[in-house]
Amino acid sequence: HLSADEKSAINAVWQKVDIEKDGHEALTRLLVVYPWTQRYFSSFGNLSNVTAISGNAKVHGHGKKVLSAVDEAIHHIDDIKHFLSALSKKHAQELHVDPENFKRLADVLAIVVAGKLGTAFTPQVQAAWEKFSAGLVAALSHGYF
Ligand code: ZNH
Repeated sequence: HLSADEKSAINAVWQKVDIEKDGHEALTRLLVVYPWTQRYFSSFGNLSNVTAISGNAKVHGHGKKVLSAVDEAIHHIDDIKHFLSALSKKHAQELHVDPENFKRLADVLAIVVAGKLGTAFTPQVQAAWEKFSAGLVAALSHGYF
C-alpha cells in the first residue's frame, strides 16, 4: 500500500503532467520503440514512421484517452484494482492486448515524466512513481485471470 508521502509524491508528479500532450508523447514513444504494438491500432491508419505516428490524429486522441484513464485511476488510488476492473476486462476480452504492453506503456510514461520533472524526479519520487505504475499495471492485468 502507498504511504501518505508516496501519495503526495505521485500527486506532485501528476500535477506536472499535461494529459493531452504527454499522453500523445507516451503513446507515440510506445509505437516507435515497440513497433509490434502497432498491430493493435490497425484502424488508426498510417503508422509507418515516426513522423506519421506523431502526426496521426487518432494516436493523439488515444494518448489523451489513456492518460485521462490514468488521471481517474490516480483519483481512485486506494481502490485502483476495483476502479480499473471493467477497463481491464475490456483489454483482456475485447481488445486482446497482451498485458506485457501495460508494462511497456508504464516504462515510456516514466521516461516522459522524468523528462518533465528534471531534478525534481528524485530517487524517492521515482520509487513512489514506480510503485504507483506497478499498481496500475497490476490492476489493468487483473481482468486477465
Ligand atoms: Zn488501452 C482503448 C486505457 C494501455 C490498446 N484503452 C482504451 C480505452 C481506455 C484505455 C480508457 C477506451 C476504452 C473504451 O472506449 O471503453 N489503455 C488504457 C490505459 C492503459 C492502456 C489506462 C495503460 C496505462 N491500451 C494500452 C496498451 C495497448 C492498448 C498498452 C496496446 C499496446 N486500448 C488499446 C486499444 C484500444 C484501447 C487497441 C481501442 C482503441 C480504439 O479506439 O479502437
